Amino acid sequence: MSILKALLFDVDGTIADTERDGHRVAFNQAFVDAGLDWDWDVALYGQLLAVSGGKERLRYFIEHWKPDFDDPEDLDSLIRELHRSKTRRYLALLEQGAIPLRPGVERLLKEARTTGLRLAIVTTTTPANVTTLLGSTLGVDSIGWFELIAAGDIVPGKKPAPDIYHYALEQLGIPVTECLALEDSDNGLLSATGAGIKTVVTVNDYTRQQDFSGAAIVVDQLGEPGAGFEVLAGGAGGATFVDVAFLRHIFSKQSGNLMHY
Ligand code: XBP
Ligand code: MG
Repeated sequence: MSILKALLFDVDGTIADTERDGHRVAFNQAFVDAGLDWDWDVALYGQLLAVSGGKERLRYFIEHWKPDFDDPEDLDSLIRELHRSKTRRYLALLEQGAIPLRPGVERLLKEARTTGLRLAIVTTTTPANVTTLLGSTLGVDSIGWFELIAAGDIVPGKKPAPDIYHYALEQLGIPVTECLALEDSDNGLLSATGAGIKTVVTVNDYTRQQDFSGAAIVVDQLGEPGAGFEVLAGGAGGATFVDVAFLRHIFSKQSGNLMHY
């Protein structure tokens, strides 16, 4: 019987709702800084989120929304420079405390640590975005809570490719059968399940309508005691919020040998 030993946390949309009020705002600030009259409103950004990775998203936007954009500089360096500027702006937003953690994240992380579960971050975003988010919400010591922060351009394929989860499993030296992933999007779910990892999905406003076939369970948030989650797919076995016992229940259910919850 496999035992749950590690939780692999996605960042954007899972640990914090960073896209609409964080990354999107920072992109728009970077466009102004660069003298570009581009503006990503909430709806357009929702479409652009089909592509993981800020640099990849910029290229996708230019190719599909700005086909006549013929900046004389080479496009690669423009995208790199815009992304560097966006990252500076995003980090400033985080340091101002503009992006809080989602409900239940702090409680679950603390409980997971006390119960000896190993913790890792598995994200597409730039590494500095992760450490600054953790530092500005949980304090810099929280960065050490995670045995691994797998982030950014360290693997060839970004989500939905499974590369970053394969990398994390290898670095942690843990079999896929002892992990559970927490994700928010279809790209994230495909990436984790593509690596064979059971996955719990907590949706957000941008991802609620996506296809989460293959998820172990889909809820609208982790929830808190007295302020529980809404189950969108799967069985919660009477639980009202996500805690370690609930994750063990979902994990064992998925492993085919149900433990009584
Ligand atoms: C979501 C992403 C990221 C961010 C932007 O990451 O696709 O690219 O939108 O961050 P996650 P960068 O896997 O955590 O959901 O601009 O740093 O790429
Ligand atoms: Mg995400």
